[in-house]
Amino acid sequence: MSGPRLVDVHPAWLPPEAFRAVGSRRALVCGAGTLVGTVRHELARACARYGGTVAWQPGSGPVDAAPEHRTGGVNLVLALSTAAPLPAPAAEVAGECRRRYGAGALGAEGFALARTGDVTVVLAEEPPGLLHGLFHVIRLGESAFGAARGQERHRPAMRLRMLDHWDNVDVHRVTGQVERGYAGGSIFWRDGSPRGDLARVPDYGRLLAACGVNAVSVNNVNVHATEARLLTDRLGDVAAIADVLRPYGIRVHLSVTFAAPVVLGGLPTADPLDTEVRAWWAATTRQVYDRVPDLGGYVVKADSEGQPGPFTYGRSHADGANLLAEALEPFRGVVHWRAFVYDHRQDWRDRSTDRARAAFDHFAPLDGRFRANVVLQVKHGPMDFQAREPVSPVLAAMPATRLAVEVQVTQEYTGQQRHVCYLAPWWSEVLGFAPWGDHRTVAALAAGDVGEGGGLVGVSNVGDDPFWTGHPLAQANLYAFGRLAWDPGLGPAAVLDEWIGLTFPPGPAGGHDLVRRTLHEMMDGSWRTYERYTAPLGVGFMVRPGHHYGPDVDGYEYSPWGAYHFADRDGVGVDRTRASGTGFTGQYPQPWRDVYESLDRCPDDLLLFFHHVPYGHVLHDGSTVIQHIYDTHFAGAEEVAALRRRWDRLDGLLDPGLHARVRERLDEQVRCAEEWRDQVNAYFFRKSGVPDARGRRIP
Ligand code: GCW
Repeated sequence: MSGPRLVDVHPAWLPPEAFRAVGSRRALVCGAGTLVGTVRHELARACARYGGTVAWQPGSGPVDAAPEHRTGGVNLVLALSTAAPLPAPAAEVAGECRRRYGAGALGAEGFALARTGDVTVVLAEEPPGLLHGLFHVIRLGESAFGAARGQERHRPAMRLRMLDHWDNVDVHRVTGQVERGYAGGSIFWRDGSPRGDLARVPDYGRLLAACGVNAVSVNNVNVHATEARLLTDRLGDVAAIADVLRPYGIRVHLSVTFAAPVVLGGLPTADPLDTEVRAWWAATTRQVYDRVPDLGGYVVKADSEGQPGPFTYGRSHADGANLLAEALEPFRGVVHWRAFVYDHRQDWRDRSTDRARAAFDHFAPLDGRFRANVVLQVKHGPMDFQAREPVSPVLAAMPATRLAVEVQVTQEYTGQQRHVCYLAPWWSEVLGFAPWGDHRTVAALAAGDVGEGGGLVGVSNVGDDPFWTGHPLAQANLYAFGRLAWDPGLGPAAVLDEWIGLTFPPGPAGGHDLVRRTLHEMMDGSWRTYERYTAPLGVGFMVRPGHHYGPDVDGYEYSPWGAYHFADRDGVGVDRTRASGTGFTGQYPQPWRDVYESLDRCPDDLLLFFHHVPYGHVLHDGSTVIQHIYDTHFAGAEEVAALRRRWDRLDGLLDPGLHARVRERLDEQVRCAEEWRDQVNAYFFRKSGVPDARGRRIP
């Protein structure tokens, strides 16, 4: 099932040792189908290594088992509830499950887990649930086989947990093979073609399944000429990836260009209301599903940063999205329509246009006009994946639309996988945000507890690097994305702990506690550290234009991209109030529209996002804005130096290649954090003329 393994590829959170507990048991698998086959295969591989056994009962008829299985002695049962006859411990769990929750209570991907006597049982109604159950047991390790445990029910909060690859098929002259990719080439494409071998893709699918992801889009949302053809004459390339990911329950999605009827179909227009255009999409989509019957659907970036869209024809984004939704509907496909629409050719002199307002202004009036299989994919913040932004007001403005929240796992604006920046605390904050100040959180919106729910989407941080993510510690972000999409209530430190336990199992060198403690010390607070030494108080950007790495305070200040901080000799920040600014605060419901509007009540960490204030403005902690800038930038750079020192403690305890890779990245992080500190501090000292109260050297 798994293709030939590349020996030099790091196993991420699935090293062989992670399978020790299941691999040394006597397991029985009940049920049939591709994903059940994957469960058996995973167990067989683990048992071959650790001395356990696996028996299989396809559903009805005799058990294909070694004699010790027939006579009992099984200590792990993974069963589909439809398998008959169910072995006694599984039948017991099924009975209790029905009594407690009624039929169908586990759903397509959920499972029940219990330990009765000395048997651990995973019960699922459908094969994906069984696979998720297996990986849960692997996460638990020995503790899955310890004391009796009452029945637990596990179901994903979000139905759709998708990673978007911004991978180009052709190497793009500006963005390269992977747009905003910091982990080498693409695992799917190389130099205009599919990679000759898809050897790593099954391993990738396996890693994703083991953290809960169930969908992947395989090409960049910026769809260029070659990529456009994945929809038609190069569809076979997509089918090949789908075939490899299917055994791990991962569905493939495809990014398409809105101009496809023109650029591929030779039609004179892509007008969404044109009957020939509609017929073209219907026919093309039928062919797509003939080839890939379980395709998840399309992803579309339209009228955004130069991509074509319905505005060309004077049509709305509802018209545009519904066109594709109509074509996908017979196949139960979904169109992910991105809400990232703004004017990227703004005149910086024009103070009335506010990029933060754009998504709401375009989309909120369209609420209720999208077909049921449209998911509006909304970036978590109103700007663009900054290290600090408020939550996008679009998420609270469209109760009659299915909304997906998009986060950026690839670290475009958070250190580009050269800096340690564990993002789960940031995503947890976003998911836990309550737009109406009550129990309804962003996570509930994405999950469909409020409204229909479109799920969680992350921009992938994976490439063909031996460590998958360039920086080995950035694997934790990928893992955490999947886990939080499955259960947004999980604590970021607990997720990190899981990841550490799986990825760095106790080894011959010992020191496991030190490894665990050190990684927590380095990573738990690393996002806040990053925030401290980069753009202050939510103002955002201040990065080098184009590649977005490292500091350039005025880099975007006089540019057309709408990302300004308006620093002058008196103060800094963007006035987005209704009283005197762009009125963006008015896009929020209560209580936030008033909290953000108020200089007193606005949270400090978003102060400069919402207000233009003098350098002497006093924050809630009593410090002034200018002193806060100096203090946080000195502190942030010092924290990075401490990270670097901590890592040295682990020398000799970890794989030397991994240790060296992280050390090299930390050296760069130290350099870059000092650069940020010095540029930001010098810039604001020169603008304001206010000296550091603590007399530190500012260049
Ligand atoms: O943050 C910006 C990136 C672009 C990206 C765009 C988007 C794929 O700089 O590289 O394009 O967002 O989300 O569409």
